[in-house]
Amino acid sequence: KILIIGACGQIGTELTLALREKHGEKNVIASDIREGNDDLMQSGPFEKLDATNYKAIEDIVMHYEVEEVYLMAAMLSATAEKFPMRGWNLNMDSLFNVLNLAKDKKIDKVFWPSSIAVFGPSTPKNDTPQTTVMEPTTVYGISKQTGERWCEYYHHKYDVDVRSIRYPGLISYKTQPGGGTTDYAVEIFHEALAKQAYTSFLSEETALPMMFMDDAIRATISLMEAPAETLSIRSSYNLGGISFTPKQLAESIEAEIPEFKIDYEPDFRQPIADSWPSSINDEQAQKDWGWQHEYDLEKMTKAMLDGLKSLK
Ligand code: VAH
Repeated sequence: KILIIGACGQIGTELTLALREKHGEKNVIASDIREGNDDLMQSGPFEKLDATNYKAIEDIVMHYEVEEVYLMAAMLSATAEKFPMRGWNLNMDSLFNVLNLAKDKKIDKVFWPSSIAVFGPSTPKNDTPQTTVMEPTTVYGISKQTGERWCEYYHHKYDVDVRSIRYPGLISYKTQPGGGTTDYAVEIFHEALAKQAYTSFLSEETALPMMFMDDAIRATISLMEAPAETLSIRSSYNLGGISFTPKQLAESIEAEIPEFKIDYEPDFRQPIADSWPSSINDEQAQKDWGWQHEYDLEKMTKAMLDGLKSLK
């Protein structure tokens, strides 16, 4: 049985639906602090759960005989800058809860998401390597960098089978992002269809690593299915995907919606984006578990616009 904690979030929702498709709806228990969308709530078991409550997680694990946990609950970069201690406590307490369940052999395998937010201003910006200088300047990035260190520690010290991916900005038409800095790349599609215009909160030249959600879900499942002995990284794998600026994304949308117009009003999220890399090297993921992304900017733009129209 699989438990998804944070199943109602941007990644969690699609991950839950994909895992239910693969393993059968009864075998994938969704949990979150709040209820999710109809697709999620009607397709299998759901439990209200506070990810910082160890006993509550343990009760669900014992009750359903859970073997694998995907811990997708977190406070993202922009929101965590507004509530630093709440962000730190949620991101770290939830991780220790799950790592300790695995250490005590109550579960067999853990997935935990990291982020390109672990990199900072002193990190090489282009084609950022798997192992490099990491001096994150956001609460979220600090919590993800620390979390990676603890994942590696629990693996080497207690033989915990925890696996992790440094997700780039993720773009989906089925779920809303939750308080991140890359959220502009999702909002822009909704507003391109609704108003043929969008005001970007990041400047036109801000290049960031991005990925279409279908690629991210496929990467997550591939990593979790890889034989343990093939994995050389137990902190977190770089995952590259694509890299584009708001200007390039707008041009890609204009190719589909000629009247679309963009303008720029950078806000408090600009310095967060400026501290992150522009593109990521994911050779290690390619080597260890055969990773290859499928969606380039043009294919993602078409998939997003067609997907949003199909939901109307
Ligand atoms: C955020 N979407 O913006 C998340 C992600 C790389 C960005 O971690 O905080």
